[in-house]
Amino acid sequence: MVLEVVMDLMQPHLMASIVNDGVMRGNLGHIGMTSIWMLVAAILGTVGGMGCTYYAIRASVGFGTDLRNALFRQVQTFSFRELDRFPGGTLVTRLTNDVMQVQMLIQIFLRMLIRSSFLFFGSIVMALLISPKLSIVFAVTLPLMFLLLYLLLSRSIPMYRNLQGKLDRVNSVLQENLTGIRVVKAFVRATFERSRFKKANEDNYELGLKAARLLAVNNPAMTLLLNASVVCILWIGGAQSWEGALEIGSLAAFITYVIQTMNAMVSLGNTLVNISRAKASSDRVNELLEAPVSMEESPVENHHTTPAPGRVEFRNVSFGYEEGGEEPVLKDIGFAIEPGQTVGILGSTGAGKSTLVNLIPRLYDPTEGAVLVNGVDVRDIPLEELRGQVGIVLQQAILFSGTIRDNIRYGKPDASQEEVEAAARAAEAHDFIAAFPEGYDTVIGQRGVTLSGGQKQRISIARALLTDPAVLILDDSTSAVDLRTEARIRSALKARMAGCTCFIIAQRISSVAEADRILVLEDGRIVASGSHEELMASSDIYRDICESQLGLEEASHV
Ligand code: DGT
Ligand code: MG
Repeated sequence: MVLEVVMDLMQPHLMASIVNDGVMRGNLGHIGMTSIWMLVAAILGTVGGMGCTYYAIRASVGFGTDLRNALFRQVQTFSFRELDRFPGGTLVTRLTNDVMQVQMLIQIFLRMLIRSSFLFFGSIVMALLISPKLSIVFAVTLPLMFLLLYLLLSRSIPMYRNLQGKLDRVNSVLQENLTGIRVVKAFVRATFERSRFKKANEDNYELGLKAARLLAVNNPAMTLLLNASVVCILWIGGAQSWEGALEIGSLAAFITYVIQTMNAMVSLGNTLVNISRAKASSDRVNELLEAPVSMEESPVENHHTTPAPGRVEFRNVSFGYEEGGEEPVLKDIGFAIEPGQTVGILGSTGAGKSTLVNLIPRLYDPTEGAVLVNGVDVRDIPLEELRGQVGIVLQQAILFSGTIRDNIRYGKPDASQEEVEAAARAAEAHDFIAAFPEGYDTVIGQRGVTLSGGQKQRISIARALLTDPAVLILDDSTSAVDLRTEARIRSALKARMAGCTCFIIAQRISSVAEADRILVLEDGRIVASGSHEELMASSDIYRDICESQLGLEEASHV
């Protein structure tokens, strides 16, 4: 870049020499020689420029790639709490568009900013060398230009910051719609969604236009200023040259330097606008990179390794999704489950069942109290080890695009076909998988679209079983499976998971009636606890649930 700028600065100087010493004195030889020098300077400048462009692009693209990798790694370390804070749409904008803006900035910085600043100062020096007197023009025009630039930047910077937010909104609406497109169609809400998207898109457009308008005013204003100064120079310089104080060639070169100075200034201005835009983006990127991960691994010296099998204890646990403020979702939960026991959890929807079990593999940390596995606070167990011991089937079955086999062995990629099949059999999934023409190699679409709800649930169960966890959590995992299949899954589980502590969340009493212990959750509190018989004898709430589901007669026979 320095080479290119120096060569650019040479050109007017050489041209002045052609006019002054060649044309004015009729020296053809000098014209020829100097022209060759001009050509050499032009070629050197081009080589420098190309080299700079190449390395600037290489550096910026490399930077963008590194940054995206770093962000992706960061998002992977997020706990559920951070994921709640940064919804998918904004993550996508930040990882793509925002990184792109920062990447552009690096490139612009390496090319335009350095070029403009060198050219700016170099041209002023060259002009001073030609005629200190004429250079007084700078004293008038430069402050005016700075003022213009200041006005422009102070307005455009906040605007561009907003613009990234608008783009976020466009991406959010888009993403939500793509995920929920089936619901949109089922409820014939396409027109509504279209207008919602149009609104977000138009907001983005309007602000973009407003910012562009600001820039559109800037360039002509700068040009006007430039032309005015050229006229001034011609006026003053013309008089000087008439008196013989300044040679014609030097006057022409002087004007070229002034034009270069101002052009450098204009492109400096544009560069600063780009920087301001990238600043907004880089702030958003940094916000993500620096997001404090709420779930810190405890220091290594506190670590305890927990021998399986799993004893699970809740000690006065309270939990709320929002810090402070509103009423907690779980209130003062306390119980202890011995290794190998099966626990059923019942409760109306929204009672906090999923929230409770999510605390065991530390998807969230309790706000008060402690969750213990094998007598050790889960916060003192290395996360990977804890989650290796606790298998959870989340309420919403989520599968990845790929083969059924890869989905089942997601938690244990090196599992053999026999292991995969055994897990699938225990989850009552083997039969329907084997019925597919391609069996375990059947490729399922994103989110498992080619499978039924019950099939997805059973594959999720197989996925959790394959890792042979010490604690198994089934969060309403058989809700879409018919009663007979569910009963078979239950007995297969009993055989396979003997010695494993099981948590089974269910809506149906029949799913949990055989459990060693049943917890009834109401509004974030445990309102009843015991085996089916004990609860039938002692708990009104439990009897109510039973009667409503089975009828009194049958209930006492379960
Ligand atoms: P279910 O699955 O319908 O039978 O209901 P539960 O018992 O699994 O309920 P749960 O634990 O999902 O929700 C308990 C309460 O917590 C309910 O009022 C909704 C609220 N809640 C659940 N997930 C979130 C979350 O991610 N963020 C916030 N702020 N609140 C949540
Ligand atoms: Mg739930």
